Amino acid sequence: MSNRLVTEIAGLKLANPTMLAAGILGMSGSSLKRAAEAGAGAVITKSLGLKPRIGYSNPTLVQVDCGLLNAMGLPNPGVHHFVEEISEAKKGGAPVIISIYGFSSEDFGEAAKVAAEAGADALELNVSCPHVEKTGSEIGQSPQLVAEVVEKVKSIVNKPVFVKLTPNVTDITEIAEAAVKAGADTITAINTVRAMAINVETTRPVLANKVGGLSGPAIKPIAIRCVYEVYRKVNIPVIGCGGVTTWQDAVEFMLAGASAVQIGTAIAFEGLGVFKSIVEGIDSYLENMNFESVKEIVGLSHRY
Ligand code: RRO
Repeated sequence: MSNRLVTEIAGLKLANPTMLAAGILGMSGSSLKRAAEAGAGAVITKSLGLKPRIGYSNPTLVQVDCGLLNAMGLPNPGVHHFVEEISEAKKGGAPVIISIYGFSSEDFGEAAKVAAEAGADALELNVSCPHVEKTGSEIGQSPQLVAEVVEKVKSIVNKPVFVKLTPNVTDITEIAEAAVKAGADTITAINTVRAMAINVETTRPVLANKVGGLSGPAIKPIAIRCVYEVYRKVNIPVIGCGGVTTWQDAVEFMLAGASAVQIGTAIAFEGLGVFKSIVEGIDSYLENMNFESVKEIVGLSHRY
């Protein structure tokens, strides 16, 4: 692939501006490696905490119009048990970012330390899961709590820190600005949108947890708006996430201000081949539009 696609985010060199989003294929070193080999410019693990968690009972995932609705409940083996997987993931040749969560800033700090020692190239702080109590968006809806978590992690590790934000707030820029002030290196926008489905035959909520998070094309316009708003307010890179399925989606996010895009739900529908089609599509777009680097299109829509 051409040099046009090479980019750098918070000191991480990426062969292209796509990333495997947290939560999909991020449960083992071998699946992370496969995503990198399929063309992801970087890969992100499932969110890991200090202790293993089983997650919620089934049903945890359901297909809805234009997307997926999930309430997995943070199932993960715990960050300590993931250390060996990281060396396997790194064989894919792309930077490996470990997503971490915690129930306090101390939890985040400890998990970050283990993740950094395991060889993470960067950390993504999950302060945005929409349906697990006392973590995720319960932290990410408060500028003070977000600042506390980011400050704690930055005081412990010397790695780039991405902060993944929830759209389930009145003003996402207020949270983004708090994260930046506290030392965030990059903002990821967005995690899933709090949502629900009810089966009309059984009259029951479909998910065992009742409420979950919506991902996929259904949320793309929300994510584009969030990236656009955050880009205007912060002076660090923004990474877009939410419904990227085609190269046009990826370019749209970049025009809104994203330096890179994360891909998740599209992999569930189309397989890992989406990386190749998106990356090749961005490259042809740049060539046809006479751009020399993908960096030139970041935020271009803000001229209007
Ligand atoms: O595991 C989940 O249920 C989950 C997480 Br951690 C998250 O950040 N976002 C989401 O939609 N589901």
